Amino acid sequence: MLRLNRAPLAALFAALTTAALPARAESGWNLLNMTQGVTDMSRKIYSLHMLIFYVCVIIAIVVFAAMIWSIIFYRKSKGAVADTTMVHNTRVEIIWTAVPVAILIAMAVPAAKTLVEIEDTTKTELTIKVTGFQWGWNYEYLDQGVTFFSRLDRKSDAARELGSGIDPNTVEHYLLNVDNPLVVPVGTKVRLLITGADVIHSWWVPAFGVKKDAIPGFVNEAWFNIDTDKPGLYRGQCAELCGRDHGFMPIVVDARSKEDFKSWLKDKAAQQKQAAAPGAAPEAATTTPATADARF
Ligand SMILES: [Cu+2]
Repeated sequence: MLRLNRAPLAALFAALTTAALPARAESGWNLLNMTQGVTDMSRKIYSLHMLIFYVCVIIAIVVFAAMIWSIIFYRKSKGAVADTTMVHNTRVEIIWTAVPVAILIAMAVPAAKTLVEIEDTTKTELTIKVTGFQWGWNYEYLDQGVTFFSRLDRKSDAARELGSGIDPNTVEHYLLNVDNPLVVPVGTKVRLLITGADVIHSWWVPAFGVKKDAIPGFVNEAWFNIDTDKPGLYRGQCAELCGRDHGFMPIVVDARSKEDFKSWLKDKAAQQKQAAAPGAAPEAATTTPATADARF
């Protein structure tokens, strides 16, 4: 029996996908699979993935069974003679072309249906512009005038420095925490307008089934609607190799109840208005970071 040491893989998956969800922690072989996520869409993507996976498993079983059966029972030492009528046999060629085409079409139907749903950004209730930059994210609540930067948290940032002397194991959610998470309400269709300020980044949160490139000069759309009963912290990362600090621009989404979100947004808007008033001291959380000065 082939024995796999799954511990390192398991740790990686746990850190990326389940660290924020202790109540729904996956275990055993599930760690090797996609997670089901916390949105209707992410579960649909998961079901599609499983459906296609099982189709592939059945095809593999049929093909390998035919191959192994032929090798065992029709080998030369058993006196088997090649059937030359199979070569350039029109009927056989039509069958082994038509069958895979039919299978592909059958798989394309549910795949296309899911894709159309992923792209359906109608009836959204909240729009947030997401801008990737080297190296972090800027979030802008378009209708509320709230905007802030989200970057690697200071503890991780200090520990990652060469010769920092800080043991990364002592830093909670090392390289997976940010200073200002994206705050969103649950049970709400949230639309993201995703773009890039310098190079191509990608906004990826596995639990929402969302992964969309942030390309300078283009605005990509994505949406998610988190289950009402699943507020919490969800983590993600930049998923497009974007330069030196690509590994240091995590994403954290703080999903709150509608009431909590409303009061957070109100406070934040008031806070930013005050900070923008003449003579007000700049507020640390919303001040443009030095590295992004030129771009925003
Ligand atoms: Cu990036």
